[in-house]
Amino acid sequence: MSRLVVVSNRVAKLDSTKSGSQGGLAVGVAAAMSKAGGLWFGWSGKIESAQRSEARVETAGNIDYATVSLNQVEYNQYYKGFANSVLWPLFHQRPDLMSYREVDFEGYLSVNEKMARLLLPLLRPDDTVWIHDYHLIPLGGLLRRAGITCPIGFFLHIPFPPLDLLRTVPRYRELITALMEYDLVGFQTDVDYRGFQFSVVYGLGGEALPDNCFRYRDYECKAGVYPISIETDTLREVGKTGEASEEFKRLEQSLTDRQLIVGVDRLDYSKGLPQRLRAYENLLRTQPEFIRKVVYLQVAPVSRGDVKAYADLAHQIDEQVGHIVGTYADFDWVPLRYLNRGFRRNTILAMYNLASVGYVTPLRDGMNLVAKEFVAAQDPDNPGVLVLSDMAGAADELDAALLVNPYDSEQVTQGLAEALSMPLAERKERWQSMMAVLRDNDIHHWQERFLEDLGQFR
Ligand code: ADQ
Repeated sequence: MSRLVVVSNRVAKLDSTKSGSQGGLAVGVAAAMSKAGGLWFGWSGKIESAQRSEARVETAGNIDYATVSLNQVEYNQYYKGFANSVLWPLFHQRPDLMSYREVDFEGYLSVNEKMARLLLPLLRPDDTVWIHDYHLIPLGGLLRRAGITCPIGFFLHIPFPPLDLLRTVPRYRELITALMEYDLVGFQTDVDYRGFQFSVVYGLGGEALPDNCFRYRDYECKAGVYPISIETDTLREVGKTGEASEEFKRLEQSLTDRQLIVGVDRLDYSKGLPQRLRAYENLLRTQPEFIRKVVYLQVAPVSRGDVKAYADLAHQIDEQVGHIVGTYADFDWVPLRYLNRGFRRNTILAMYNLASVGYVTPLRDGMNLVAKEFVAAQDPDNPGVLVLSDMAGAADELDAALLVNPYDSEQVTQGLAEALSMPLAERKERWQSMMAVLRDNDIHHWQERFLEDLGQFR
């Protein structure tokens, strides 16, 4: 059997007992790799001035972890610069937050070259290489041109933007061409796939061929839709182990009979936190019957804190939280608890189950695993309600959630009120319908489908 080689910007060692807030890619890829095993290659997360000429390899269980470090300039240009100040905002439809510098694009290319150089000696002819996400778009082509002939696939975890937005990156054609150097390119949703199709045809002047294939000059690739998912069948059990944690017990006791609304997100502008807080405040203002009856817990660990847009967001949210608490809190009740930290995975899952409402309203999101985890963690006999943004990729599959437009504050407020008051029969019906989808497409199914399609290129 072919060895699976996964490449992603960060490599996350599997350890469910540790506090985590690594984000969805790490959670999804780690779950997928735990079954197949193989080699996982990427950045260690360390910034070091002395650079090694080879990757550091460590083995744990059935996975070899190979990591490289970045120096400060590489970090600034590749990670903080082009990846997180151009591609991330743009692909989440925030060109206003984009800050393009040619030198960052060059740094992005040169870190991809370095990754290729350090990965090459580790590769074997019968490998299957699966590269993940926007940090590493050029890597597949670089490996190909260095003589690697095994199948190479790419999966984009974040949305793919419409061509009109993509064109705002001066060298956007190089990005589309780089994607075409893969055998298979996977997207989260049909809208993302269509964005790519449009970009190949109208951005490059390429052709859409039958069977989801594309051609431009000498490049030919296949593309498809592979919505990432979760470990559907085990999350509820994992959540039960979290009920023993000190943190969970304190949360449960502190609620008394109040209904819990829970949100869990990296502190990122794509997650729509200011809008979400505003809609919650509207609920307290316009429907005072909920005052003292609900508690909203927002967990939001700081992410990319050294990028200005993120620091600005953190500041804005601090002000909003202070305003809501100052306006509505009482001696013995606080309407909102805001925690900037990561928790163990089982504690997070136990919190989901304790909540009456999962409040997941990103402005734009590739998929959003929190939405799926919330559903899978519920008690089948008394499930909570998912209020979900229709701008999250997850809304395609979880159409039995209470879908809301995150830009329509009144609708979100109404969604919250409806979720808090929903009768048990309707909660069960919606939950069963969402669980059926998540059982059909769990994380293993996602991985198998992608790798099976990629295997056709051997
Ligand atoms: P993210 O933007 O990071 O992922 P998401 O899909 O919601 O978003 O995944 C976050 C993960 O981290 C979840 O598994 C969640 O439970 C966990 N997490 C978040 N905060 C935590 C905390 N404080 N403590 C512990 N765990 C925490 C990106 C894309 C998404 C896409 C995923 C996977 O932006 O759209 O769904 O990749 O493809």
